[in-house]
This record gives sequence, C-alpha cells and structure tokens, in this order.
Amino acid sequence: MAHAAAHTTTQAAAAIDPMDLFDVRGALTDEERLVQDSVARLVDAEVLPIIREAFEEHRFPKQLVPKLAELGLLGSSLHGYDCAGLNAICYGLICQELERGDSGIRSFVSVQSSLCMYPIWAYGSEEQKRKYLPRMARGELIGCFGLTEPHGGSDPANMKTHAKQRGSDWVLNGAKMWITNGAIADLGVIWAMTPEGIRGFIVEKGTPGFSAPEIENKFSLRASVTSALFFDNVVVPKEQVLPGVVGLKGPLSCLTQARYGIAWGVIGAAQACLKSLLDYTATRVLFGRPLAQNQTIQVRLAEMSRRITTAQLLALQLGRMKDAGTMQPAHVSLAKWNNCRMALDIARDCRDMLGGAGISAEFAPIRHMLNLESVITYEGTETIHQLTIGRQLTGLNAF
Ligand code: TGC
Ligand code: FAD
Repeated sequence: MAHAAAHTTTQAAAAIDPMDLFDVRGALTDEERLVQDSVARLVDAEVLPIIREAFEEHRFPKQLVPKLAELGLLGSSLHGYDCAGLNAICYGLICQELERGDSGIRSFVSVQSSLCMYPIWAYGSEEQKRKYLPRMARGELIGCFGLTEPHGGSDPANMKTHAKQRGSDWVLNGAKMWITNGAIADLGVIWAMTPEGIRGFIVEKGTPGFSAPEIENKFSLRASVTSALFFDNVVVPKEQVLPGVVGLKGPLSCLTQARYGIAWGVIGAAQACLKSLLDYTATRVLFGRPLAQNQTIQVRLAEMSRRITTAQLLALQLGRMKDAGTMQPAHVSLAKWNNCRMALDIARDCRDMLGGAGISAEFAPIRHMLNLESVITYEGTETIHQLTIGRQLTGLNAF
C-alpha cells in the first residue's frame, strides 16, 4: 500500500507543469494548442533575444510586424477580409504568449486587432472593410485608436475633440493623449463628439492638420510607441466616418475586446516572472542552502502559483463565455482587474526576491513590473473596473 501511494504521488508530481498547475492546456482543443505553440515559438525565437535591447533603447521592434502578420496574429479573431477567424480562446492564448515576451508586443497586437481592425470590421462600410482590413491583417498598414484626451481618460463621455460637418466632409479639432502606435500608425480610428453623439472617424497619416508626436520619456512600455495626436481643422471625407455606430458604446465595445485580451496577456508576464524566480532561487545559495529551501520563499512562490492558477481559470471561463456569446462587460472588468493586479504584484515580488539583481535589465521581472504599471492603468484603471463591478452589484452608479 505504502509503495502504491508513493508511486501515485510521484506520477502526479511528474505530470504537473509549474506554469499550469491545473492543466488548463489539457482543456484546450488541438487547434488552440497549435496556436499557443506557434506563438510560443515565435516569442522564444524572435522576441526574447531582442526585447531587452529594444526596451533599453525605448524602441518598438518594428521588424516583428511581418512575422506577427505571417502567423495570422493581426485581427486573428475577425472573420473574412483575410483574417484568421480564430476563436476567443486562441486570441487569449496569443496575447498570453506575446506578453510572456513583453507587454509592448501584446499592446501592438491588441491595438491593431481589437481597437483598430475590430471597429472597422464591426461598424465600417463594406468599402472601408475592403480598403483597410486585408492590408492591416498583412501588417502593411498599422492602426491606432484615439479615445483618451489630455484632460482625463477615465471619463471619455466628457470628450472635447469634436467634428463638425462642412458640406459633405467633416472637420476635426482637438487632441488625444497616450495613444499606442500613434507615431507609427498609417491610420487611426479617432472618436470625436458630433451633434448626434460620439462617432468614429478613420483618419489617415499625412492628412493636413493631423500630427502624432511620440511621447519620449516613458519608464514603462518602452518597447512600444506611445503618442499624442493633434487635430487642427483636419478635413475628413464622409466616406471615412464609421457608419455603424453613434455613442460611447462604440469605443467601449472595442475596449471590451481589448480588455479581454489583456486579462489573458498579463498571465504570460506573470509566468515569465515566476519562471525566472524558480531558476534563480534554486541556484542562489545563502546561509548554506538554496534560497528556494526557505519557508518564506516557498510561501511566496506558492502564493504566486495560486494567483496565476486562479487567473488562468478565470481567463479560460471568460473565453468560453465569449465564444458562447454570454460574456458581459462586467465579467471583463473583473478579469482585467484581477489578472492585472495579480501580475503586477507578482512582478514586484519577484523583483524583490532577486535582491539587487532585481533592478538589473538582465532579469525580466523589473521590465515586466514597469510595463504592468501601464497595463493596470490603460484600458480602464483598476478603480474604473472596481466601480463597474460595484455598479453591477448595487445598481447604483458611483462614477
Ligand atoms: P455608460 O453609461 O456606462 O455607457 C455608455 C454606453 O456604452 C454602453 N457600454 C458598453 N458597451 C459595450 N462595451 C462596454 N464595455 C460598455 N460599457 C458601457 C452602455 O450600455 C451605454 O450604452 P447606451 O446604448 O445606453 O448609450 O458610460 P459612462 O459614461 O457611465 O462610463 C462608464 C465607464 C467609466 C465605465 C467608461 O467611461 C470607461 O470604461 N472608462 C474608462 C475609459 C478607458 O478604459 N479608456 C481606455 C482607452 S484605450 C486604451 O487604453 C488602449 S491601451 C491599449 C494597449 O496599448 O494595449
Ligand atoms: P485619469 O482618468 O485622470 O485618472 C487619474 C486617477 O483617478 C486614476 O487613478 C483613476 O483610477 C482615478 N479615478 C478616475 N475616476 C475616478 C473616480 N470616479 N473615483 C475614484 N478615482 C477615480 N488611450 C487610448 O485612447 N488609446 C491608446 O492606444 C492608449 N494607449 C495607452 C498606452 C499607455 C502606455 C498608457 C499609459 C495609456 C494609454 N491610453 C490609451 C490611455 C489610458 O487608457 C488612460 O491613461 C486611462 O484610461 C486613464 O486615464 P488618465 O490617464 O487620463 O487618468
């Protein structure tokens, strides 16, 4: 009996992946696993070897764009228009693997796919879809999404950027702030107030009066381009207005897509941090034993594992709900809040357990930690998501 029990324990221990304690991978379909594996290979071969330098140089590694496109990762969950038409779980896994590399690379894909291609796909005219989506899927055109304004991003209903009709054209005036991809974008989906409410405008690079200077001095998401956008009497032909939506629900519905991806993405960043800590604490010897052989260190590692595991299960269920059409914005808020908080806490704790080495670019946790300070802020701050859940629970609007 004793022998059988020991045998069972050994078998179970051998089967457990420290990065996937509850075998989420076992719950995936063959296609989902295939997608995860191909993105993981891309990240190992193309992202990890160059990302430290790109981060240090405050430079988006644009050479990755054709490689992301070749794998079908741009607009991957959209159907038609040369997009891959993958399910929500696949999109989540793509984000997770990319963010294991760096949040900046996942950001690029989130913005291109969920914030620029998605609104054109969901609300654009047939001509707009044909004109932009296939080229965006191939990475020939880069997009950005302009919602946040300098006076306060949490409350986009109070939008100052406005568009007025002049003949059959529209004239845009105003400014946007903190716009991912802005300076490298060929087009932006720009949200502006009109007499009927908020509408989306496709503004192309080079349109007179439109400028997109890069924000140079970030300590976070340094391998991603972030910009301001300025509109000074920018004339936008009526063919460039998204005809399918009026009102704040237009941009908020895009945020739902992107927040969903972030809820998965940050799991990858947390896994990368935990992985580097498991390696480090196994070999660093202090007080005559490996750091990993101390109770408080093990408790902290176990705590990370617990939080990664709950985040994985939350993301998986969220993905199944998205594919079933039952996911609501409050579900996404809870997952974005929980998973970003989980990843940021883990990155900070890993930084601490590396001691002085934790402040070196040689180890990934500080890069992930700095990135996650943006990720917990953008796409709705932690407070915004908490208040969204509060409103759902109480029926009372505290915004
Ligand atoms: P509220 O009254 O709640 O809603 C207005 C209308 O929108 C509908 N709605 C949604 N529709 C789809 N998806 C959602 N998530 C939705 N949430 C609300 C709602 O039903 C209503 O429709 P209707 O038909 O009744 O008009 O609006 P509110 O003014 O009270 O604001 C709510 C609040 C605070 C939650 C919202 O303003 C908000 O989410 N604020 C945060 C803004 C934000 O997240 N900005 C992100 C900018 S983009 C970005 O950060 C990209 S980073 C990307 C990267 O690099 O990865
Ligand atoms: P504010 O809205 O001014 O908030 C300041 C603080 O007040 C926050 O802590 C917030 O939680 C808190 N707060 C707000 N309201 C309340 C309340 N009712 N009760 C209590 N506390 C409250 N935006 C885009 O449109 N497109 C992009 O591509 C994009 N990319 C980004 C990339 C980066 C790197 C960053 C950092 C931001 C990006 N953003 C983008 C902007 C981002 O969405 C905003 O920064 C975010 O929504 C918060 O807006 P804010 O910075 O103006 O902060």
